[in-house]
Amino acid sequence: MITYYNHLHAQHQGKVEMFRGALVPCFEVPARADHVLAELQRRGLGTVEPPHPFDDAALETIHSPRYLRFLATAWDQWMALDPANADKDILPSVWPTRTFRTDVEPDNFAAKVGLYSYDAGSPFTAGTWVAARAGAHCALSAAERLVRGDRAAFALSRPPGHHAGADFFGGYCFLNNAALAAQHLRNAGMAKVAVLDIDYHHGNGTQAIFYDRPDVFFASIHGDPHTEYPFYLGHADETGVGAGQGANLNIPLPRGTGFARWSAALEHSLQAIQRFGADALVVSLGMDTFEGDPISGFTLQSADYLAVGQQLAAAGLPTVLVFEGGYAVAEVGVNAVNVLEAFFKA
Ligand code: Q9C
Ligand code: ZN
Repeated sequence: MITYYNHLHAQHQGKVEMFRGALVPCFEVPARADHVLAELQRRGLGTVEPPHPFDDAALETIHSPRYLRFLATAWDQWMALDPANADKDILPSVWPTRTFRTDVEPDNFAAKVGLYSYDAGSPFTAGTWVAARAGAHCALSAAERLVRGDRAAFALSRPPGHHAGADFFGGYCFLNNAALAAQHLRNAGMAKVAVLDIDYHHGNGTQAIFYDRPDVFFASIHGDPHTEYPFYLGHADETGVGAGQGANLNIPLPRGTGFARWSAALEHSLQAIQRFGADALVVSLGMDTFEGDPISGFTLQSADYLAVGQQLAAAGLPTVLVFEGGYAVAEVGVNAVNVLEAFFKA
């Protein structure tokens, strides 16, 4: 197995996120990816390479041109406001909710940040664009390996991606790496692709991107949005729209859910993906289902991730694995690599 490692990931290093009226240290830290890389190397699992280059048009297969222009220039706009901004993160504070217009891009920078985001938990920093773009290239590189006939490839990237929509960031995510990988497989001639999202949080960005599409099936197992982030999407009655009707499957589960029930949901999702007739699978591999995760509510144990890897492998599909969340920093390497190692020994 090849791992495409985002060698620029540490350039995205947020300081603080808004939580209950205070700015608290970010959970999504560079050490997360470092631990996964160290554990991969410790176990000697496959090879690790930097991503291949892609031009920005590759990102336009998923993201809107005006959103990409915003991401590419946001830091310069921020610095133009005040040189003292250099050591501050960009955090949105105003959003166009219902009844406001989103078709007119405002000139005011704070207003632009709000137009292209949906929460105050996702700081945009000096290196965010460079890191997110290289992360997207990891996902595209991994997808390209499948096109060339590999059984599987891993995109070890941060910032994560599954909360990012066609034209918004949020949930620590800026570019939707899994969606880019899925679309790359489609463009290379695979007729049907499935995205399976096993991060604790519903992959609202990925769902929204493919919601009306019959060619990309989206399945997600996640904390029930009645109580869990991202709250406003991820319910079981969201089954797709128009031509995409029937190609979206959400399995929300209550806080406290353990491996027995979670793994039955995984089996159910994989069966739905088989019935759909997918030619390839993209897994949004979030590790925040772990019992020790500081911001999540399921109770999976480290050893359970070996079984997850076996279940994923048993689907028998060419598979891109894309690293998403997982904030128990000390354990995230062991947990993620348990999935990968079991996948490859299956
Ligand atoms: N203070 C991913 O796992 N904030 N994103 C939750 C914590 C948002 C998680 C509140 C969590 C986003 C990729
Ligand atoms: Zn998550």
